[in-house]
Amino acid sequence: MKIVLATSNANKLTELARILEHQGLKIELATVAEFPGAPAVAETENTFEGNALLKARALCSFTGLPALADDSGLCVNALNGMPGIFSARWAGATQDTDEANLQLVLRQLTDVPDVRRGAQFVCAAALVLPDGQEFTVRGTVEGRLILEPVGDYGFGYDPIFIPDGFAITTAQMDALEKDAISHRGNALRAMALILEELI
Ligand code: ITT
Repeated sequence: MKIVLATSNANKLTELARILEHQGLKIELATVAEFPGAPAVAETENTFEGNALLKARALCSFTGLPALADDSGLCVNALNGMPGIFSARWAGATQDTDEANLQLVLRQLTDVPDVRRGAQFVCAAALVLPDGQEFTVRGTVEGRLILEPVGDYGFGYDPIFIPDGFAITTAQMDALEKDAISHRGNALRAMALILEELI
């Protein structure tokens, strides 16, 4: 089975491919870059699953191949679950760098004490097949946010997120350590069970 990964985020693409390859499935992976003219998809739904489905449906219909999308983000308790689905553009569409987004969250939490700095990474993965079948799964990882970024691995909000049960951020973990506990790892391991059935 050949599956096209519906993301234009290079960091997410690396993790998706790495985690799927680690599952040992008999699948071949393709990327959006291999399909010039693939449509950019507006994320107009209000759930991770809804937006993941929009991205997977668009690429499945453009390529004629099964498409797998990831919609993910950081949900901060003290911000009522935000940035959530807005994680990639939290600092605004014109300054949507990982660094600007992370710094804005830190500023918003300036007066929030340690005991109320809980947060959760969420990943919804959607698989859409050319015959119209659709599947979604969700993976999460609970943790807390620290005061200053620490660590050079990963991307996005990793340098400020310490998962429960750990003393280091996900940006201090190597790839396999992060995949073993991450929201994306958890979602894709659930999706791998569905893929195995389909294959
Ligand atoms: P595509 O829609 O093309 O896949 P995107 O970057 O717009 O790319 P999302 O809408 O799913 O993707 O936004 C995901 C954002 O959530 C991402 O830019 C990070 O800021 C954050 N995020 C997701 N997974 C993360 C992780 O493993 N570590 C750190 N931050 C993460």
